Amino acid sequence: MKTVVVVPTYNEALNVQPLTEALLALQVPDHEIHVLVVDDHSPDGTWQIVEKMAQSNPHVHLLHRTTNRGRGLAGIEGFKWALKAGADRVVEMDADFSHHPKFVPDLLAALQAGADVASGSRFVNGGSDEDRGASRQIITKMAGIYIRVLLDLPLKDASSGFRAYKRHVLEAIELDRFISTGPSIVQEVFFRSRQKGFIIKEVPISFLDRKLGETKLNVKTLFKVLGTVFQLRVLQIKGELFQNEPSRKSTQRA
Ligand SMILES: Nc1nc2c(ncn2[C@@H]2O[C@H](COP(=O)(O)OP(=O)(O)OP(=O)(O)O)[C@@H](O)[C@H]2O)c(=O)[nH]1
Ligand SMILES: [Mg+2]
Repeated sequence: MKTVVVVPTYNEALNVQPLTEALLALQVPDHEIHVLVVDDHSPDGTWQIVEKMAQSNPHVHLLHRTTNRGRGLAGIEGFKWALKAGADRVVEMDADFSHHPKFVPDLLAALQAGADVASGSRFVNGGSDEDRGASRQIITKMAGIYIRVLLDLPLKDASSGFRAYKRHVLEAIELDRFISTGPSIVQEVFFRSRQKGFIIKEVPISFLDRKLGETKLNVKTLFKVLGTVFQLRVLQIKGELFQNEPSRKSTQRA
């Protein structure tokens, strides 16, 4: 099964090579792992590192974006690339080792066991988020409550962008209609997947704070995420989330 791991990057020169190598070293029976780095022309040279790796390894790919920088836009373009490349499974994760490659097999196993979307979760049994400062943990919790209530998502961790998808999910959620340009893509994919009635399963992960490189998250970005989540709800109420409204409303619990 062709499995493309989409890794959006901005200034991850210290992380991108070890992460890519760790992903390619995974042994997942019946899965052929490819890594696609979607870089927004990082000034620290992240994309040059990946370009070099791709020259000698056909399982490493670079999508080098030079306009409209954004975590969400990069994610959408990465998903489209993966679909075009014929991926059966698509994984999405951060580059900074907060999402450790060792959990990828668990996510893929959850798909094999019947889920359409498998999401790495800090807050289910066996998961953890103990490495980050108290203030970041509180922000995550508060944002999580807002997101879960507004979007009616029965998930314990609605902000984890560490996921695996079956191909048909990404084909169905209308990537061209996405409104997220930034990190809210994480919630938008969840929301659209649920509206389409797909089975979402949370899989425990231990979330680690980034050790190398700098964060891109700031207060402005956080408020933008909360605003986009609100907009998604409005679109749903107006029946404008999808071109044609979903044929089956979800009643499944994650
Ligand atoms: N392509 C692209 N990737 C981005 C952009 N902003 C962030 N990323 C990547 O998205 C992932 C998540 O960003 P982070 O900066 O780790 O955000 P965070 O996890 O909320 O915060 P920290 O872990 O504390 O830094 C990382 O792999 C980033 O390199 C962007 O504008 N474009
Ligand atoms: Mg991070």
